[in-house]
Amino acid sequence: MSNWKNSVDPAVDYLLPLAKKAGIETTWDRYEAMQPQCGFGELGVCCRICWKGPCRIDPFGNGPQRGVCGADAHTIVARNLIRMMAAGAAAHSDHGRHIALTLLEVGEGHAPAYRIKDEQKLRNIAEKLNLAPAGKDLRQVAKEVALASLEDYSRQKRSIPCNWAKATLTAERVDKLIELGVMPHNIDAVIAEIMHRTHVGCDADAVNLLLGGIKGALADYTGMCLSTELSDALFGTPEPVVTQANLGVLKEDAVNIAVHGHNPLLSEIICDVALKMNEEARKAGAKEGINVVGICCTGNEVMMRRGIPLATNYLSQELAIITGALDAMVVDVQCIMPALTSVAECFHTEIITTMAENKITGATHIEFREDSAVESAQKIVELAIEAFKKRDKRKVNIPDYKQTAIAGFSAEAIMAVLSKIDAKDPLKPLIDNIVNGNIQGIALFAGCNNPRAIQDNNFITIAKELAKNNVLMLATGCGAGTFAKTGLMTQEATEAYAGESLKAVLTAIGKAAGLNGPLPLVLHMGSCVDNSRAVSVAVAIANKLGVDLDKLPLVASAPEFMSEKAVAIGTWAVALGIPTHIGIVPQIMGSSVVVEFLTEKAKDLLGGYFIVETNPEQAAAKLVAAIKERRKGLGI
Ligand code: CUV
Ligand code: SF4
Repeated sequence: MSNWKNSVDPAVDYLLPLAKKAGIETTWDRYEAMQPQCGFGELGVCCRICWKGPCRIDPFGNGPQRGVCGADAHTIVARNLIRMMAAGAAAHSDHGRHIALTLLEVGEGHAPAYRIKDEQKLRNIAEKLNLAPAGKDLRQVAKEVALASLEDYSRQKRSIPCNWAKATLTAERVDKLIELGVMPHNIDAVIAEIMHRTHVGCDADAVNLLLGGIKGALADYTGMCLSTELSDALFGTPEPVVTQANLGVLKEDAVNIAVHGHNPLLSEIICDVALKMNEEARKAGAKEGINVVGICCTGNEVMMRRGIPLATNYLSQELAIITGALDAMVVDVQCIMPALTSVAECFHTEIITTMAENKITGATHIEFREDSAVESAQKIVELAIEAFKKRDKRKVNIPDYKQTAIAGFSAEAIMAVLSKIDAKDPLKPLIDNIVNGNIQGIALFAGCNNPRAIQDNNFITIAKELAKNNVLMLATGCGAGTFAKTGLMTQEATEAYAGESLKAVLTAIGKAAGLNGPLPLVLHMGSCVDNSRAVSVAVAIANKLGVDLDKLPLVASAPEFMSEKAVAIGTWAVALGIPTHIGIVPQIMGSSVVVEFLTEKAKDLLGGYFIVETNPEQAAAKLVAAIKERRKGLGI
């Protein structure tokens, strides 16, 4: 790609030419080879829902305006879009189910590899779900919490909302969602309903389809919320931890194991087991023992809870192998490029799949089961040590780039930091500073990378601009990966980029919390499912102010998104009342009805709406404007 910069990540810049020289193809090569991409698909007007098709609508109005069944562009675009939301919801909530089932096993005394690491959190969750935990034994509480969570996958009564959605949002929002008929009662049923209503010959009203999609997106919220909270109970609630990020965290003298994917059930055990197998690694010649690093959201999970360094985020996952120093990449679910096994063919790296429903041809499969988690993890680490012995030293090119990153800002951690200033009323200092304008608003960065944008560039450009405008920033997912890799999750970044009043507030809070300086410029809230942490902070603020979420000076941005999960997240953010920016043109532009609904009508209905803007400077300006509008609405 001659005229196009692929990434602003220096480690990527360093490794891509080496890949090219060695004839190894990466996602950027494949993206280039894919040009021009199909215009019908880009507009969302291609339908493959039945085999009378594929049908495509002519966007210029000269050719067909309806599919063989008569579906028009609006129906086709809306159907395609809400199927993406259903898939996103399925992914997050299947992950959540997995965690809930494990918690149930723990409650029932099975699953010896797991235990409740954060008892207080479990009890707080039980309180929240109205399970009256006082005086009950811990295992009983675990069981009841797991069953109440699993109820959100099995309840048949449509009039009863999901426990988790109801317990974690403002009362006003819950009422509004119920009134609009978009409150989920059962995650699985809502996903099935979307598949049903988009089957050939069903729902053919674009707005009705979108409302069905919004319900699916709120099912996604429900699944990710329970996923986050139950993971905290099992593995600990994150607290601020200093670590490092970018490919320079790989070590020449260690057995390097990357954990990649999403679900902490396996990666947590691998981290435990690796600690015990350092001696074996040293015996194999790795002076520094075992070095576990993270990629994508699994990376965020173990970074938050254990300070495990983050190797890289989504788009550059192949490059971890191209360093020649990665001995094993262990993957579970989601965002794992099928290309990994082809790249690994040029190296000694073992690609290890672990989930029965997620195999990759060419990978080694070591099945992970909760009841034998430790054994699987041992096998995986042994395989990595074996691979290390075969590492070709001449092929090792670890880029000398890594940055310090402070991670681990769970909602609880944020409250703990704030309570150092006002123990009785921890939110008060934050709210006071929002009201007096020292903090103009809050922005949540989420979502992936996408080769349609220069990797990490949108995130960084927008964040620096918002920082100047005194906006407090939170990040999750691969966005958090970007900020970690580029040093924006440090105290130095606050000094360098924060506007004067934001800097003063972050410094006052940081000093009170004993940090010897400001809080980092961007607060690392975790993986994609951890977006629910941002909601819980927002709900606490809204409840304190006595307003609903759509009144808060709160915005979200997924400037480089790509996955169906991100489509679901963006949609529930809108449904919760949050102006939500996306920096990649969504595949909906073929329907004026869908575009208008999501960018305008949603505002009247829900308070939130999508802002589509590919230019990062302009995106920042629009986010600041959205914050200002909200401040005006509050009279501050
Ligand atoms: Ni779940 S969904 S690329 S790893 S954020 Fe990263 Fe995050 Fe998108 Fe995937
Ligand atoms: Fe074509 Fe209708 Fe079948 Fe879609 S559902 S492929 S528009 S006939």
